[in-house]
Order: sequence, then C-alpha cells, then structure tokens
Amino acid sequence: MVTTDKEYENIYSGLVFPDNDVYNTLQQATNTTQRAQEKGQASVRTGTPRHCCTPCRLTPVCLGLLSVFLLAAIVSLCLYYNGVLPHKCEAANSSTILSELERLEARNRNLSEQGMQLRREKEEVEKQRNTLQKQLASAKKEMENVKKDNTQLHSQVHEKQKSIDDLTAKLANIKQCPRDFLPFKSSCYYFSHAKKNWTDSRKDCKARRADLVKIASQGEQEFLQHHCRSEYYWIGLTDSAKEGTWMWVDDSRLSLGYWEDGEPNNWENRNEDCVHGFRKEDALKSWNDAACYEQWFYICETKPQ
Ligand SMILES: [Ca+2]
Ligand SMILES: [Ca+2]
Repeated sequence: MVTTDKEYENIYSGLVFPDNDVYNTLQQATNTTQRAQEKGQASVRTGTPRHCCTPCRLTPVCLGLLSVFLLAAIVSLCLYYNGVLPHKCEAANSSTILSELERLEARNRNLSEQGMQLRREKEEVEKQRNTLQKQLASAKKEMENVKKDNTQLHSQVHEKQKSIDDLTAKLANIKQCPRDFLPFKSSCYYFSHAKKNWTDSRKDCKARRADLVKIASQGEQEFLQHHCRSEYYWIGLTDSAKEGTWMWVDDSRLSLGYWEDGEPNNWENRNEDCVHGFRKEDALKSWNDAACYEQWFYICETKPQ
C-alpha cells in the first residue's frame, strides 16, 4: 500500500515547521514505508503487478536526503547560535569599544590642545600682567615725585605769596605826601605862595584835599617856624563861634598855644577871631589873633596819600 496524503502532509509540515517533532514524523514515515514494502513484497508473492511499486522505492531516498538536509540545518543553527553569534557580539562590542576609545582619544587630544592653548594664553596674560605691574610701579614712583615737587612748589608759592603780602603791606604804609607838600613826621604841609583871607585860605586847603594846619606839638611848631620865610601865615585856629574859646578846624579845643606876648587880645574889639603866626624870631611866641578878612599866607596840612 502507498503512503497516504495525510502522512505526506505531516512530513512537509515537519519540514516547514522544524520546531515540530520532526523525528517522530520521519519515524512514522519510515515505519509506514517499511509497512508498505512489506505489503509490496507480499503483493509480489501474491502476484501484484511491479509497475505500482516504483514511486514507493523513491520515497525513502527522498526522505533520507531530507533528513540529512534537516540534520545539517539543525547543526548549522546550533553552531550559529552557540558559537558564531557570541563571536559576532564580541566583535561588535570590541568595535564599539574601539570606536569609543578612538572618540575618547580624539577628545583627549582636543582637550590637550585646548590645555596647551590655555597655558599659552595664561603665559601671555601673566607677561602682560608683569608689564602692567612694572608700568604701575613706575607710574606710582613718578606720581610720588610729582607730589613731592608739587608740595615743594606749593611751599615756594606760599613763601612768595607771603613775601608779596609783606611787601604790599609795607608799600601800603609807605605813603607819600601830595605834590608841593613837605613831610614832617606823620603829616604833610603846604605853604602858600599867595595871600588870602582866613576863609578863602581854608577853601584853598580843602581844594588840595587838606585843611588849615592844626599845631599839636612844640616840634611841629618849630618845624613850621623854620619854613615860614619870616611872613605871617594863617593857621586853623579861630574863636569865631564863641569869643575867647579857641577851636581848631577839626573842632578840637586848643590846649597849648604859642602866642606872642599879650596875645590874643582881640585888639580894640576889632573882632580878631582868626590866628596867624611865625613872623617873630621866637618860634614859641609867634601867634596873634587878627581880623579874619586880612590877607595873609596860609599853611595847609594833610596826611600822606
Ligand atoms: Ca577873637
Ligand atoms: Ca591880636
């Protein structure tokens, strides 16, 4: 009897799906073939025609070849999964490690170059810093010298200013008498060259920024006597405000006079209210009261200007 379709289906299913029990299927097929051969021999013995058994003899051959192929496939798969794949994984891991190592080496080289660049920049910055420190030290030294010179200059300026102030003060004290005035001690004196009455004489003195002379000391009296050329000169003394009360032009009252003997006498009640002097030899006895309208020389007095 030939192999049934069900049995071939099992064989092909075992080839297509190796995970099934291939060996069981092959064994069933082998058993079936053996039973078929035994039946075929029986048929020969019983006179069954031979042309019906030719395909039956090819089937075991095919099944044997398939078994060999399957066995080779199974061995290859076992070798692949148990031997080749780990090697491939190790190779892949090694390749990844080498790649990572190369990447790290490249990064290390970059970092080294960056480090060298930073060191060079650091050296350059340190060099610039040292240069700036030297310049700063030089500038500080120069500034100190300038400050020292400035202090000395300030001291010199202060001394010069003090000298100028002293000279200015001295110059302020050195005042001169006006033109045509003669100095004596702290005053200046003008001896007129024209004769005027007492009132006009005083007006002329004021026009010269002065007034009729006030005689306050014996030395002043003697000085005036010396310069009077033996003439009469009006002085700034009068009792026109109150008879007998002699007042100076600065409204101070007479305390010490240098009158001639018998003067002031307001002679014959002629209203002698103004005083002239100096024609006498005795300087300390030269004043006389006279009428103010008389024409005499006059003496003006002022301070240095
Ligand atoms: Ca008088
Ligand atoms: Ca008189």
